[in-house]
Amino acid sequence: STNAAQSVAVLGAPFSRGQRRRGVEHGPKVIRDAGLIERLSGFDYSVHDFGDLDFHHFEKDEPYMDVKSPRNVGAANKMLSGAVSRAVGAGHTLVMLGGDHSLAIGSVGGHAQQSPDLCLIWVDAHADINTPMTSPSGNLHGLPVAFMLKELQDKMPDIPGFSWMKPFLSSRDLVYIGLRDVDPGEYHILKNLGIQYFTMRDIDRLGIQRVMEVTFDHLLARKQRPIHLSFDIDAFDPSLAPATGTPVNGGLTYREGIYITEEIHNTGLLSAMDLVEVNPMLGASREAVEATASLAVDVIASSLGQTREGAHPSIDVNSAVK
Ligand code: HAR
Ligand code: MN
Ligand code: MN
Ligand code: MN
Repeated sequence: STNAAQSVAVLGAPFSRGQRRRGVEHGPKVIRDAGLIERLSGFDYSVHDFGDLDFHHFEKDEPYMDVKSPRNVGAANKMLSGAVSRAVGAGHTLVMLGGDHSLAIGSVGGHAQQSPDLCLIWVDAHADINTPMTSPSGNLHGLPVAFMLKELQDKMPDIPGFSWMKPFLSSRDLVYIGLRDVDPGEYHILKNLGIQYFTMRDIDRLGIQRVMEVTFDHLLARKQRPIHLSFDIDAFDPSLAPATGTPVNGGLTYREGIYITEEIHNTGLLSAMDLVEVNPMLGASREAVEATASLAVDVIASSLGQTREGAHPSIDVNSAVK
C-alpha cells in the first residue's frame, strides 16, 4: 500500500555513548542482518528504510557532575528527534533501531513534537529514570525518562548538550513493564510520582494478560491516543537476549514479550517504537548474538501486526480459497 497511514519507516541510530560498553552502536546492523526489512516487507504496508543517522562525534566532552558524554548524547538526540519528528509527520509508523537507551530522549521527544498527547509504554528490566543526583553510574542510558517528565523538571539541572529540549511527558502517561533492577533513587521517584509500573513479580502474580489490560485502562480509558513503545531488549530473560550490556536474571519469557507487542498492535494506536540495547560485541558466541537480533526482529514484527494465529494477505481472498 502507498497509503501514508499504512507505511513503516525504519531508522537506525548507531550510538553507544549513553553507556560505557562499545558495540551497541552496531545494533542497527545486526537487526537488519537478522532480516528485519524482509520480514516487514511481507506485511500489508509499505516499508521505507531510512538508513542510519550519521552522528557527529565531539572529542572534548567533560562529564557534568558524574554524567558521562553529555554533549555527544545531547547532540545525537537532537538529530534523532528531528528525524523522528519528520518521519512521524510524514505519516509513517516509525521504528528506531538503537543504539543505547539514551536515544529514547530524541525518539520519544521527536514523536511528541507531532503527537503531544502520546502515551509511553516502557518495556525494560530498568526504569531509566535516574537524575544526575540519583544515578549510580553516570551513564545517560539510565536517565532518559527523567529528561522527558514535566514533574522532574526541577530535579534536572542544565546539562550541557540538552538546551534544545524541554520535558514533554506527564508521569500519568507512562507505564513500565518488566522492571526488576530499580535503583533506590528511582524507586523513590516512581512512588513519589505515582507512576504505573509492572515489575516481573507483578507479571508473576497477575499474568501478562491482566498486566496489558491494566496498562491500556491506565493509558487509554479516558481517550484513544498515539502509543510510543520503547522496548529495551534486556526486558527479556538473558537466556533469550544474551547480547546486551546490562542483563538481569528473571526476565520476560518469549511468550510474554510477544504477547505485549501483539496487544499493543491490536490497539491500532502504535505510532512509533524503539528497539534498543542489542550489543553484538557482548554475546558469548555468534549464535548468542544472532538469537538476540532475531528476537529483536520478532518483537518489531509482532508490534507491527505479525500474529501467531496466522494471517491472510489482503489480496483477493475469494480467489485464494476456492
Ligand atoms: N540503573 C542503572 C544506571 O542508572 C542501570 C541502567 C541501565 N541500563 C540499561 N537501561 N540498559 O535500561 O546506571
Ligand atoms: Mn533501558
Ligand atoms: Mn534495560
Ligand atoms: Mn493489523
